[in-house]
Amino acid sequence: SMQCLPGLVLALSSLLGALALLQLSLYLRVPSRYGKHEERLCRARGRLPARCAWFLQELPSFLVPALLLALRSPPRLEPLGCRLLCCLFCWHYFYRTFIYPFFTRGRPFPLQLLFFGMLFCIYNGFLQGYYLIYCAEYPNDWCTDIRFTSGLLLFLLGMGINIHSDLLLRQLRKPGEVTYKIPQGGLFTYISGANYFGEIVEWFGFAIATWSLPAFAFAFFTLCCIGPRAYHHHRYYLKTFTDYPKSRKALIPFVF
Ligand code: NDX
Repeated sequence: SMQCLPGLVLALSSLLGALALLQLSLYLRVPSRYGKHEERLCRARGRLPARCAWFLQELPSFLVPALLLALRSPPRLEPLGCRLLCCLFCWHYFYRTFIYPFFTRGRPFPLQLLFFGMLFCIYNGFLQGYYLIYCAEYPNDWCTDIRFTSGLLLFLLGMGINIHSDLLLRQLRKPGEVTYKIPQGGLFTYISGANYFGEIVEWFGFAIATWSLPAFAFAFFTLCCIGPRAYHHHRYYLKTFTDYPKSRKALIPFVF
């Protein structure tokens, strides 16, 4: 049966960090080509309805750790921290897989990116799940440790902001519409990338709560993946809407 291989965790986490840097170098100047940044040039590529695409893409991030958790024999009952943290991860991806796609009004998603997105979700789902279920060691009172409690708080706060902002974006369109409008309300009052800000806070919270290399690597990946995207969204809005609120920042309220 499976056991913890610390070398594997180190290798997979380092590769995730390297992928994050690759993303940063690829997407700092030009945005990844989906949603509002997909240009007419790319129209010939195959695409899948947003609903199917997001469901398929995010499913492995829920399924892989959930299966690892369910199938481990003997089941890992101690300490509570490991199971709780694994459940937090699955909880986010339950939302992203089974709830978010069914309400999205997004444009069809490019197949090629869907393929890489799925690979990424398998990879990361395995790394986070495997680490928490086979490797992580926490003292029995981890649930009252300041790292766990403050990290959990940040995770919940970030998730709340992310879900609320996803909802505000969705409400900008009637069903079947694919036009872009100026997002209003919630944290969109201060930043263009409110949903991304929430997601970044969420995964840094998760990293602090788990206090682990794989989770910090994933938080860093998230920052490098959607941080630049928030900046490109911001530029797109400034270019498209002459009445775009002047005081609004890209990703960090009042700062950047
Ligand atoms: N999926 C994470 N890299 C990604 C998909 C793309 O969950 O090859 C990473 C994720 C993947 C990426 C994933 C991994 C890296 C990939 C990349 C593609 C290339 C890249 C594979 C897996 C790659 C290397 C080289 C390393 C291999 O029509 P529309 O779709 O634009 O409509 C939008 C709508 N909307 C508006 N409607 C009206 N008016 C407006 N002004 C509007 N603005 C937006 O709202 C959408 O329906 C919806 C949201 O749009 P948007 O653009 O704000 O968010 P989106 O980027 O689609 O993300 C949706 C949610 C969001 O909450 C975000 O936080 C979360 O997913 N997310 C997204 C990406 C990654 C991620 C989280 C993470 O890293 N944790």
